Amino acid sequence: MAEYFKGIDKIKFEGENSTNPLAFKYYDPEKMVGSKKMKDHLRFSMSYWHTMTGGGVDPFGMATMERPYNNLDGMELAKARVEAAFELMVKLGMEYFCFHDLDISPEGNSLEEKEKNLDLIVDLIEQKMKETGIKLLWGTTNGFSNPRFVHGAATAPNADVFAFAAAQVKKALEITKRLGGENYVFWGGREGYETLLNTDVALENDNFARFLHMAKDYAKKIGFTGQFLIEPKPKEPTKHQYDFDTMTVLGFLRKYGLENDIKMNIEANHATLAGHTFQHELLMSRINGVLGSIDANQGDMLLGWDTDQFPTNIYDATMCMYEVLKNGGIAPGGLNFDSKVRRGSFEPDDLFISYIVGMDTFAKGLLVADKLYSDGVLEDFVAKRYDSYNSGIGKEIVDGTTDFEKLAAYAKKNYSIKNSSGRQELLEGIVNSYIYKS
Ligand code: XLS
Ligand code: NI
Ligand code: NI
Repeated sequence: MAEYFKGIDKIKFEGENSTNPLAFKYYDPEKMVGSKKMKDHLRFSMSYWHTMTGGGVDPFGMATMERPYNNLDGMELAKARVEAAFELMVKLGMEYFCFHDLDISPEGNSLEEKEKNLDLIVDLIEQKMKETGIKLLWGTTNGFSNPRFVHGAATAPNADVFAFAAAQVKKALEITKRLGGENYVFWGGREGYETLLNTDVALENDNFARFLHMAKDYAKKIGFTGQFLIEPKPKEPTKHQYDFDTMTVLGFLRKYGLENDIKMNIEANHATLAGHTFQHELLMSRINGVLGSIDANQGDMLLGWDTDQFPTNIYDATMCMYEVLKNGGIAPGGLNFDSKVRRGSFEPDDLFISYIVGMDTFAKGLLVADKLYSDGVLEDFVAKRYDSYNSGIGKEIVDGTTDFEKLAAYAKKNYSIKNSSGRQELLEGIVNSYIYKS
């Protein structure tokens, strides 16, 4: 079998003093962190779309990526990409991957042809999964690239589009089940609007919920037991995406009785587009019991769009892993690198270097977070800050044994109030010192 990434061997852990760009400095998969192996905390996954099919196009320029399969097309290209994808994952020691239906095979000229192409490539993927032990973290569909989805898929104004989207998701669910996928993701794609002047928002939202209910029913029918995820995003490609952020999605799910069936796939760059930090979105999901999986990338704070960069920010990675630890882990979800190399980083080894840097960033983040969490510095500070709710009037508030009249009488007797400093800078300094020394 052809080797696609020649000259790159299996990436090894060499430790933090290594200067080899093709070695891990922090990601030591078998190392125990607390009670679990590092790899089982992180559950790293490759994104098929950015990694295997992304060409580096931008609105001003065409593809730049030099790839060893660029000379192929059609089904030959699709097959070569599968081989190359598994070679890359094996070399990186990456145990999971994620894909959209359209990433893996050509669409063809009919739904029948599309499904036939998919089946052929899925045969190959299944064989590769058996050979390597690599697993499918999640499957999804592309309901946004083809012009038929110009006005959306499940929220399209045209019922024929809704039906087509349903056919796609039906097939993608079957494939995800066949490959033992642990999750199935709904990212909105073009589920949103450009202008309210032409949009029936109420019908579009009702239809979106109808679509999700049908997906859930079909999953049950075929025995797919994986976790369903929605990936919030506030904008892009539409001006307003309905799945704005965690709390918006939760409100939607609760309205339509889907809150026990669907969790969140939180993406770092989508959180920042919504005006939140990555940690905010993870925390909102965690405290509501819906933290399902993570798209581990990062945006550029100076740009207003989804740049999907490989994560290098140690502070964000640390606070992400802090939330994951507080959540008791991320399984059956994982950390999917929904990240693409920059357009200028077009050589094949840039792919490896980028994954290594991303994996190292999260491995180091895990080590810092584990220390920070087990030492309990932040936890102790926060517990003390809210101590007034553990006794007296505070406990009565929490227990629901007081009311406005009793509280007003209490307040009159306790007119002079003493507050304590929030000590933000102290705490930021503590987090920094854990990053420096862990
Ligand atoms: C796009 C999304 C997409 C999903 C999968 O912004 O992040 O890549 O993860 O459809
Ligand atoms: Ni994104
Ligand atoms: Ni994503």
